[in-house]
Amino acid sequence: MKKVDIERAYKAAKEQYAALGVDTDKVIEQMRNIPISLHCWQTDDVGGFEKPGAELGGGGIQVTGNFPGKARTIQEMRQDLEKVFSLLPGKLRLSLHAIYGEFGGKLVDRDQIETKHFQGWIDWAKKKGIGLDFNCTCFSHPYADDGYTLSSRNEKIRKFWVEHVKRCRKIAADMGKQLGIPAVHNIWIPDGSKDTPVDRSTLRKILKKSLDEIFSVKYPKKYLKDSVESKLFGIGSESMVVGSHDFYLGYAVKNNIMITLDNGHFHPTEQVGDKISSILLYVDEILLHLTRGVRWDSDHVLTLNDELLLIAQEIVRAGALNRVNIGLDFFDASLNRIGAYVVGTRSAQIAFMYALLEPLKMLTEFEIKGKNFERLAYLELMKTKPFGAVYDYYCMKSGKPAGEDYIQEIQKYEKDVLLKRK
Ligand code: RNT
Ligand code: ZN
Repeated sequence: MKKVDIERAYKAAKEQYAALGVDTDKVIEQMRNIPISLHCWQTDDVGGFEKPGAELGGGGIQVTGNFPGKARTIQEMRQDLEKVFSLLPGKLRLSLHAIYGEFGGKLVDRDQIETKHFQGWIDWAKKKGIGLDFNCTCFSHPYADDGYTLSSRNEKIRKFWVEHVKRCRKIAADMGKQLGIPAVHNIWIPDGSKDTPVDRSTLRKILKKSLDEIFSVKYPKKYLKDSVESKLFGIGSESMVVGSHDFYLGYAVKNNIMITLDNGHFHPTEQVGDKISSILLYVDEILLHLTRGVRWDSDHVLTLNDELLLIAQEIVRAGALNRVNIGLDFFDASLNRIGAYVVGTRSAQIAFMYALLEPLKMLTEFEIKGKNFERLAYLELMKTKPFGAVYDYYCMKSGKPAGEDYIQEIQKYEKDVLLKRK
């Protein structure tokens, strides 16, 4: 896109929003300070680097597709992430999973991992000036094969996973300490059952006991922020998931930790956006896993749909941007993976920008006065306002490609780099 065109379109947009009392320059300033944490696992389809050619195994999540060019080493992964970062405006973070350590070609089992295996990532993040987040990996492992990890009735297996998660929290706290930016550690486990269980109660008691053991170790909040992620069902855990929303919401409230809201993990007609203003009354902060659920899959590339917009609107309208940690969680192997990141992250950014561009004061006044027609009319009108012109200008001002310009950059990278990985 041409600079003059972007500027001209922005000027017109700025006037339209100003007429509604919205300052687009201010919105752009706010946008610069909304960190988005990119999930590392779209680079290689959740394979990780514990052993060569590792693949996502079990755990009720699945990657489909065989688009060429997935990252095969940490070097390739960093190269891809650098490309992604170069195409995105705003503050970015990186969320790592425990299977992405530098294990030096040796098999280091999950109950043996240490900060030294992630020192390369910490140094890389420091150089890039970005924050890191971390996730224990309680899937793709023989001890997860029967579908139970932290809620396992087998004490040896349960202890193994408790040790793993304890180590992961330590690694995350070290990341936060070294980088001077708190790291979020998120716990998601696949535990659940395909058919209707008889004794859910015991399983949930075991999970609670494991979490209590894990969280008995305390770290300063300036280094580590803990979160727990619920799920409704997964492949092979259709009838019951031990870590349900009720389970973790109760746990988070009682222990004053965060809850992770992955919007692919609820009944299809349930709105995650609607939950935010309630949950924020009872916990200090939440973590989002923004994604797009499609039928049984919870992990399609994020797009700017009503669900995402409502989540962003509810956060902005509640004045809660500083209490929400925004993370992404999708993985699709059927298209260019760099493209998947850039499309999904831009959609998340545009959703928050759209929410910030709302004439909130005016809409609230309509609501209080019972002027429901006016409220509805303006909400509809906002959908045809030129918010894309504001985003383009924001990209340009951030030195990043505006509009469709990122597409050809990704095509070039595909040709020059990805397709050469054979
Ligand atoms: C799975 C959860 C979880 C994972 C990642 C890889 O359903 O959403 O967050 O996607 O940990
Ligand atoms: Zn998730």
